[in-house]
Amino acid sequence: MKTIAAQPFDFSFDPARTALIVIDMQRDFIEPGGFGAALGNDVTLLKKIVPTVGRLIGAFRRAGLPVIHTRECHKPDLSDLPRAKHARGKPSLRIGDAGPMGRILIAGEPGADIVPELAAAAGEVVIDKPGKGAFHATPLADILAAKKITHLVFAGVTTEVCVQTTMREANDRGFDCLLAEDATESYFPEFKKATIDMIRAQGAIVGWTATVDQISSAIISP
Ligand code: TIU
Repeated sequence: MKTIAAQPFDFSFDPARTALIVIDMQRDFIEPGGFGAALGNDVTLLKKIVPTVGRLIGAFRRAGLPVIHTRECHKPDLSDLPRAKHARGKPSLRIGDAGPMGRILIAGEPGADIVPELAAAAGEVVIDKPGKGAFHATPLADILAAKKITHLVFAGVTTEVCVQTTMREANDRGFDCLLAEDATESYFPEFKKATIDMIRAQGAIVGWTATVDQISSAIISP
C-alpha cells in the first residue's frame, strides 16, 4: 500500500488496483467554437490545466498504471441523445448542430476528440459516454472490474458536472475516489471550489482531493 498526502486525510491505495480517469478533455469543452463556448462559457480557464493534466497522465504512464480517457459525445443519428438533454439550456449551437469543429459533441467529429496534447496512448481505454457520468450507458464498470481496480484518481472537466457526477457514481459503486485538484477545472471558479469542498466534507463523503505533485510523488516513489 502507498499513501498520498490528501484532504481530508491520507489516501491509502494499492498501486496495482489504481487507475486514472481523465474526464472529457475534449476540444468541444476546451477550444473556442465548441459545446462549452456555445453554452456561453469562457473556455480559456479550462485550457490552462492541459499541461497539469498532462503531468498527471505522464506520472501514471511512468508508473505503469492504467490511464482511462472519457469523451462526452453522441452517435451521429442522435439515438443516444435524450430529448431532455438536447433541449436543455439556450446554447447558440445545440448537440448535433454543425460548428467550426464539426457537429457539436458527435462521435468522430474533430470537436469531440481529446485535445492533441492529451491524446490517448496506444492501448489506453477511451470511453465514449452519452451522459455526464462515465458509468451511465458505458462499459466502464466492467472494464474496471476486469482490471480489479478499487481506487480511482480523477482529472478533467468540468469539475462540478462530468467529473463530480462520475466521482459520485464511482463512490456509490464502492470505489475509493481521489480528485486531482489542479488537474480539474470549471467554467465557474466558485463551483470548482464548492465541489472540492463538498467532496471531502463529512470525512470524505464522496472522496479525497490532492494536488498533482502529491499524487505523482506517491505513485512514482519506489
Ligand atoms: N457544461 C459543463 O460544464 N460540462 C458539460 O457539459 N460536460 C462536462 O462536464 N464534460
